[in-house]
Amino acid sequence: MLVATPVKTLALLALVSAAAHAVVVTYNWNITYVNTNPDGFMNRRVMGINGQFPPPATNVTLNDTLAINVVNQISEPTTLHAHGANFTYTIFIEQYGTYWIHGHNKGHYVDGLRAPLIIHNPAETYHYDEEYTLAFVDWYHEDHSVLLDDYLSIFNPTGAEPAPKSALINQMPNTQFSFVPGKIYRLCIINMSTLAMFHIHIDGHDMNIIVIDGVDVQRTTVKTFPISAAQRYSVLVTTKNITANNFLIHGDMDPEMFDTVPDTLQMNLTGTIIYDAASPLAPAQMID
Ligand SMILES: *[C@@H]1O[C@H](CO)[C@@H](O)[C@H](O)[C@H]1NC(C)=O
Ligand SMILES: *[C@@H]1O[C@H](CO)[C@@H](O)[C@H](O)[C@H]1NC(C)=O
Ligand SMILES: *[C@@H]1O[C@H](CO)[C@@H](O)[C@H](O)[C@H]1NC(C)=O
Ligand SMILES: *[C@@H]1O[C@H](CO)[C@@H](O)[C@H](O)[C@H]1NC(C)=O
Ligand SMILES: *[C@@H]1O[C@H](CO)[C@@H](O)[C@H](O)[C@H]1NC(C)=O
Ligand SMILES: *[C@@H]1O[C@H](CO)[C@@H](O)[C@H](O)[C@H]1NC(C)=O
Ligand SMILES: CC(=O)N[C@H]1CO[C@H](CO)[C@@H](O)[C@@H]1O
Repeated sequence: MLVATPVKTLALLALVSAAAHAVVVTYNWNITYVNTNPDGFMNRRVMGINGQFPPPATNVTLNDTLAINVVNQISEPTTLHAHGANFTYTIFIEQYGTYWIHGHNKGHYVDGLRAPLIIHNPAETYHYDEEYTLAFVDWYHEDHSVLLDDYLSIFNPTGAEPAPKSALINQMPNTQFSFVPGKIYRLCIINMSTLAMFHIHIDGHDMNIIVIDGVDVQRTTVKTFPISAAQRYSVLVTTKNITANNFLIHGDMDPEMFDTVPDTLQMNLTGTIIYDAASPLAPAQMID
């Protein structure tokens, strides 16, 4: 499998000489069509990177320079490059936190061209042992051009936005995350949706919010929080000391965001936290 592996080189620019550890992190991204069926309901053409879907997350550190060499291999322009040609995006990383990169031409990000960008702070305030990125997305079965035609059609006089067909974590089916007992995990939670707002909670575990939209906040313990399209939260989760159960992580889509909720739409998305593959799943909890 072709994986977008970053290449790190020491920055020789005089202006970053003060930051001795700054590196240039280079990714080579061919933007490509990929056929996939992440929600298990429909195979469709999506936009991926280097023939891979979902597009890989990028993970850099404050004061690095992120260089992305983009080659457009799809059949129309996309704004990760300029006017149909190839383009190198050079981004000097001046802020830390959880972000995302997405196609910005038409509905390219609706077709899957969206990926987390995680920027680490070397002087991190909080101690944690491991980190996961959870990108919640709504998922459509039609190409963005079809959705746009439906949305702008005279047969849609109220301007109702197309409702998604399902929802996914990290644009993949049945997402699982391993938890080791007695550890602290940082979960970088992103809503990379087109429309949906999610209510997040984890059965049997509190979440400690520490960063919202790239800004450190006073540590706040919650059972659930809402996250709208484009928002990002970092939360710390302390794991249990026993492996007797596995647990669901929930992203309940908010019905208020949809003009009508289709009967076939499963509103409550789940992923699984695995302590021990042999352990039973704890009963799902509802948050009101
Ligand atoms: C990042 O760069 C700024 C500006 O050059 C500098 O003040 C700061 O100390 C650097 N931070 C790290 C963690 O290297
Ligand atoms: C991008 O596509 C070109 C042309 O097909 C190929 O030679 C190259 O290996 C691809 N790059 C990556 C990173 O997959
Ligand atoms: C990102 O990079 C850091 C440091 O290199 C690593 O500890 C962490 O696991 C990586 N996170 C992801 C989500 O790849
Ligand atoms: C874009 O990059 C590819 C692969 O490196 C190259 O074959 C092609 O000529 C480039 N196109 C333009 C317009 O520069
Ligand atoms: C796990 O055990 C340690 C040491 O016995 C204790 O300090 C900690 O509070 C326990 N954590 C949980 C989540 O029960
Ligand atoms: C989905 O979750 C909401 C709470 O967020 C709850 O009110 C509703 O009953 C759940 N629906 C199903 C089918 O479980
Ligand atoms: C519905 C909504 O707010 N969508 C936004 C999601 O985030 C992207 C990237 O910031 C915006 O372009 C969308 O407008």
